[in-house]
Amino acid sequence: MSVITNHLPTAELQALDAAHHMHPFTTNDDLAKRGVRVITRAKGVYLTDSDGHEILDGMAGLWCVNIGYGRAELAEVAARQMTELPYYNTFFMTTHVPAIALAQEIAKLAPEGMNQVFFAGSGSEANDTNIRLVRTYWDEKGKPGKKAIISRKNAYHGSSVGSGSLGGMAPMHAQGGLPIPDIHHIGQPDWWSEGGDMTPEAFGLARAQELEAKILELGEDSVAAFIAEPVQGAGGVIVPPSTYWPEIQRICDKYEILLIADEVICGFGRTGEWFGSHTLGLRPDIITIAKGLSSGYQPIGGSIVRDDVAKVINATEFNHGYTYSGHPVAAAVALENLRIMQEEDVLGHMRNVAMPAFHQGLEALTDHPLVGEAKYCGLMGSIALTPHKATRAAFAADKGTVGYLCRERCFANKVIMRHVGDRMVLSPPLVITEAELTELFKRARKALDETYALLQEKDLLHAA
Ligand code: PXG
Repeated sequence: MSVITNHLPTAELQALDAAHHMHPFTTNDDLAKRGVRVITRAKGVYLTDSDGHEILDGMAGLWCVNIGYGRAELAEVAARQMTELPYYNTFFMTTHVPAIALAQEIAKLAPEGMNQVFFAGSGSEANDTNIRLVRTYWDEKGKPGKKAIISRKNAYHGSSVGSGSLGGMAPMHAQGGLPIPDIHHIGQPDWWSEGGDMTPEAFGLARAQELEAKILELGEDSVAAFIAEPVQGAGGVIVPPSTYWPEIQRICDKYEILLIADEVICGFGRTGEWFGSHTLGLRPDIITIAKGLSSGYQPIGGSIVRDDVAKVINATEFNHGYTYSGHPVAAAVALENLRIMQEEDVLGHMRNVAMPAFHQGLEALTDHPLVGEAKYCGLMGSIALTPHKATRAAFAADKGTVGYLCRERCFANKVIMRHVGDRMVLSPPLVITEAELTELFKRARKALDETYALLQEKDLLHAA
C-alpha cells in the first residue's frame, strides 16, 4: 500500500483526490479541473493548507469546532479510550462508562425536564431517529394517525433519506426521490428576502401562523411533530423576528404537536447559552444534537428527549439504533469537550468578549456599499449582499453568483466565510479572541472591497 503524507506536493495530492474521492455537495468534475484545496493541519482558529498558507477559519470547520483546533486533551482521551475499550455496543442489555457519563452530562446541561438521550453518529442519523421516535410515540399513545411532520422550506436537517426529506432544500429534493411521504414544508421566517412590505414582527407572526394553517389543512389528528432549527444555519443564519417562536410554541401547545428543536448547530454554546432553546425561549420535546457536542473531534450525534415522551418510548421496544450509537471513543471525546467548555467557561468568554466584538464587527460591515443587513445570534451571523440596500433588492445575476465571488475573495484574503446564495455566513470557534475577530473582520472587509470592484468590472451591480 502506498503511504500518502502531508509532504507530497499539492498538485500530486490534488490529482490523487480527483482520481478517487467523490466530494459531498460538489460537482466533482469541476473540482478536479480547478484543483481541490488541501488542508493539512490546524491550531486554534487557524488552518494551514498544503502550500503553507494560514487561513482564519470563520466557520469552525462546518459549524462544529467550537473549542478550536489542536486541543491535545481530546487526543489523549481518545487514545486512552481506544486502549481501554475501543468499541462496544449499547444494544442487547449492555452499556459502557463513556455512554453512561456522557448521557448524564448532556441531561445536566439540557433544558429542564429533558433527561434522556438516544445516541447517533451524526445529525442526519439523529433526525432519522426523530422521525421514528415521534411516530412511535403517537402509536403508543393510541393515536396512530399522527404521522405527518411539518418542517420549513430552506431548513437543513441532514442528508440521509429521512433527514433530507425533513430539510427544505429544493436542490436536494430534486434528486433521489425526496421528500418521503408525510413530510410537509411551510415558509421560513426570512424577512430580508421574503418579508416584502411587512414589518419584521408582522412577517414573523404570519410565517408562524402558516404552521397553524398547515395543521388545520392536514387535520390535527394527522400531525405528529414540527421540526425547526432555532436559528437556521445552513439556510443562511436566518434569525427569526422576535414574534416568531412564541407563536410557534403557542400553536404546538394548542394542537398537541411535538416540537423538535434541531440544535445540531445551535446546541452546546453557539447561540450564547447551552442550547438555542434557552436563548430563544422554546420548550422542545426533542432536541437534535451533533457537531459542537464533540467540537467535531469525533462523529457523534443524538436526540435529547423530554421525560414524558421518553417514558412512553421506554415502555416499549423501540426497534431502532446504530452500530455506533454512543460509540465509546466518540462519547469520551465529547465528554472531555464538555469538560473543557465548562472549566474554561467558554460561555463566559463568549458573553464578555467574543459576542460583543462579533456583533459590533458585523454591524460595522453594514456601512459597506454591498452589505444590506447583518443578523446574528451568539457566535453565528450573516450579512446580506445587495445591489440596493433601501429596497433589499436581490442581484439580477443568478442567486449565489455574487456570494460565490465573495467567498473566493475571502479565500484569497485567507479568511473562510461560507456563502449561502448571496448571504455571507460566519460561525467561528467559540474560543475566538478579540484580536482574532479584529483580524477576521479586517480580512472580510478587504474581501468585500475586492468583490465590489469585481462586480463593477463585470457589470454585475444590478438589481433583479
Ligand atoms: N441539522 C442541522 C441543523 C445541521 O446544520 C444536520 C442536521 C446534519 O448533520 P450531519 O452531522 O449529518 O451532517 C446539520 C448539518 C453547510 C452544511 O454547508 C451544514 C451542515 C452539514 C453540511 C454542510 O452549511 N449541517
